[in-house]
Amino acid sequence: MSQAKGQGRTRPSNTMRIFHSEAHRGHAGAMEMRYDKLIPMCESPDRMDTILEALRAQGHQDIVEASSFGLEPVLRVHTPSFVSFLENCWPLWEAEFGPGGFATAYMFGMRGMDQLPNASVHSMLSCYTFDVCVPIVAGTWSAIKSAVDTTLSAASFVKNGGEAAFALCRPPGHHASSDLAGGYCYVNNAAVAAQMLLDAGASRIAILDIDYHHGNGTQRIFYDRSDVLYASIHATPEREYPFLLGYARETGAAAGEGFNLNLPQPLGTTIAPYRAALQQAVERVKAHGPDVLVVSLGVDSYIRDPVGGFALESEDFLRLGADIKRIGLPTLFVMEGGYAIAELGLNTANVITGFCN
Ligand code: SP5
Ligand code: ZN
Repeated sequence: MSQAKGQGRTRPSNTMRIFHSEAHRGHAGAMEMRYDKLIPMCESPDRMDTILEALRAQGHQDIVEASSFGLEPVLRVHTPSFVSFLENCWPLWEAEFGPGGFATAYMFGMRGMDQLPNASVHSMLSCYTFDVCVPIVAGTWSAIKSAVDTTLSAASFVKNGGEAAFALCRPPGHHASSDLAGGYCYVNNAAVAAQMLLDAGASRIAILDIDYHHGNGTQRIFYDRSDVLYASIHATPEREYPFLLGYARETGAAAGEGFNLNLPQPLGTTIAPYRAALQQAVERVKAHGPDVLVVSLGVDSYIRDPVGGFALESEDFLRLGADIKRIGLPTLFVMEGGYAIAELGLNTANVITGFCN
């Protein structure tokens, strides 16, 4: 690409510390079902390479290696049996089928029936995954741990007074709930970080989810709670994955009533209506008065994204970053989706540059 369109012209005036780990790389080589076709997974290691390259090209040089936090913070959000499934799934699968290939569910949970997983890896896959987009390979568990470590490293930086940080992690997290993986997501990185910040003394957190898809997992995790606001702009469930959730009528339950804001948009949504929805979400975030803003950052709202169906252009992502900066809160960006590999780096870096300038 000679002259990247929409790229920030000046170097960022404010810096953003970026956290990353190379251990994501082993989570690769599996296939996913796209309706009636079996295709190579869109959520691939080269996503991180192109984002890092674009960040550096736009002057973001403060890129540091993540440190390890262990599983305790993960277990504040996810169940022990689910976490142990994620850890043990591949060895169990490999014992049955040998090396190569990937573990995936053959059937899914039976609603209303008294289902109980057993020692069979198939029962676990059926119980703990909800779709055909969460294959597990030999390197998946290490990648999952690296993604949550990357997010917790970035969260700690903000907790200790840093103005803003970006967790450049994969696999993403926002579709995963306490005991269900799906939609390329295994552990909910943003949710684990939000809970860690609360455990470290924060009173309130807001999660602003701008991935193209509804973050059903994040919504579920905090649905009954008032300490974490979840606000999401996403494609309407009538037309897009996850199809069953993400309606505007989902406003929270019990103590969490009023602390869940879904702003579903039609397919083909462009920047003007998108920013109008973002403004609504921003007003709700401000009213919540959070100590930290966590942004679930997906750029699959890009017009040429192979998984998405919105119509945002590369330069529009600069404006989204600037809009988020204007909220004026300590901010933790957590990478979620974005699959248009040719422009993924530019689009992601544009959000960060728009925020910093
Ligand atoms: C984190 C994340 O972005 N996960 C997305 C998982 C989506 N998987 C299902 C994709 C359904 C494909 N819809 C195709 C629309 C083609 N324009
Ligand atoms: Zn997405």
